[in-house]
Amino acid sequence: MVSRRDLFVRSAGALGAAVSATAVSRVAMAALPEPVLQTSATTAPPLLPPNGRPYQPVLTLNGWTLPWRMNQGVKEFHLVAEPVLRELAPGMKAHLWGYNGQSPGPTIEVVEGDRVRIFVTNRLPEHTSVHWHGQRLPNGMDGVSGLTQPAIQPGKTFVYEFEARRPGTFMYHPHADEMTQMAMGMMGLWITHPRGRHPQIDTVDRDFCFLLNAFDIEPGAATPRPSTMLDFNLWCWNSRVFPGIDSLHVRQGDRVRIRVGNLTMTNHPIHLHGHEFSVTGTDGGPVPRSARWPEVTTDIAVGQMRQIEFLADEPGDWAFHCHKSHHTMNAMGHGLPNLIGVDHSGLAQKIRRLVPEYMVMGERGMADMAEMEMPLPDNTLPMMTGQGPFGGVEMGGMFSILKVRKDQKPGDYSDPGWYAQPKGSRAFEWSGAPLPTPARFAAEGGQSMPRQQAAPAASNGPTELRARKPQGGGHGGHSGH
Ligand SMILES: [Cu+2]
Repeated sequence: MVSRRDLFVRSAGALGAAVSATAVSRVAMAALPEPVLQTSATTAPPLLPPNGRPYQPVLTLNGWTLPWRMNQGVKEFHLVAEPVLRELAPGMKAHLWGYNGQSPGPTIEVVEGDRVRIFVTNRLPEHTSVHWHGQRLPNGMDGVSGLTQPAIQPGKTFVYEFEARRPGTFMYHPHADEMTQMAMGMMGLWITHPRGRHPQIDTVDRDFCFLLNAFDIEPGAATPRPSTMLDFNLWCWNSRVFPGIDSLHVRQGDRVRIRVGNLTMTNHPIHLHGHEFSVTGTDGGPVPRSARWPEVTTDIAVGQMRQIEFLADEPGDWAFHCHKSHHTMNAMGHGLPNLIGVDHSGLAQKIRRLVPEYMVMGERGMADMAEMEMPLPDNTLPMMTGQGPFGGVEMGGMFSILKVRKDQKPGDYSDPGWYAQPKGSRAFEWSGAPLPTPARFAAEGGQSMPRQQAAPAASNGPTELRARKPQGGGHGGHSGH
């Protein structure tokens, strides 16, 4: 994390004379809270509040919390909207737009009742604004350019002021040229912690948060296509894709809260293995206890936030992912021809005479894509990847791991490594050795009623459909049907 006064000097280089001509003078800038910059995509440790009302901070997955300064009882933050370079996963960087050096922008954490002032400096090549999604605030602070305020022109700084009136998980994003600016990665999380004890909000041991976002970046390119409506090819948590998403490390017995906001263009059923959770809050606030029910998957619609909580009582490495299987793969898996069941024998050699590096994949499924080291264009990621303790995980996109460990120290978020499964507790290959005989069902086949006539003896063999090839020459092509 870098704190810098020379931010605005550098901005002149990035955006040219137009910005510096309109920029606030350096003397006036000195009166603003110092803009803090984050240059890496590593998960920063929770920011313990150095002043103001106490709270238990969140951990932003592959992100960080924005420091503030207290100014006569007001919490002052400084957001800088600017072009950023974000590593989506090792091996791929993207030219995005974001805040303070990263996409998503830093998480803003305040306490219910805090008076908040946010300076927003625009270092983008076009105007912007910031909408504080889900907040109760004066209309003129809602950040809808044209409707509640004039847009923030390049080089200008605007001030937003309001009181954080209700606790919960919120988001921020532009309300100006949204299609482009959100497709480019402009968004961030806002957490308002309860002031003291709240009847509907439990204290937890670990509190994680991240945003769901998506990009359409052609393999080999680095800038997202903003006009894409639905067909994105990089499905991200906090502008990271698996295996670039950090895992979540907790101590066995911890109460865990995870806050997930969706700023993509589609819904994401977020699924946790090994535990059941309840949805304890939405962007509308805490869910009354009487209205909660257990789930293992919660669907998060566009523009929604879901806050889930559970007791992490099962030790292990538990998959945690979006249940849309196309959202757990990366860009190279997009728009593949369907080759399942196609017999390639002979064909590959013929093609290889023309294209020596030609490879055939997909006729047995797509797992080959993960196994083979297929040459990729620069700056893209394999469709499915990740090496676990037992082989390829064959994942990408919105996938991570919840690691529950008995010996994880309270407050320690470091990676404990792979789980050592107790002997005899792992699925295993059947060796033919006798196993306990399972009790058989009285009616075989598991149908709703027994058949009136027994199935014929196996002498006929299984039924098989065969497509007959057309006979050579003439119009005999239909004879096979
Ligand atoms: Cu999804």
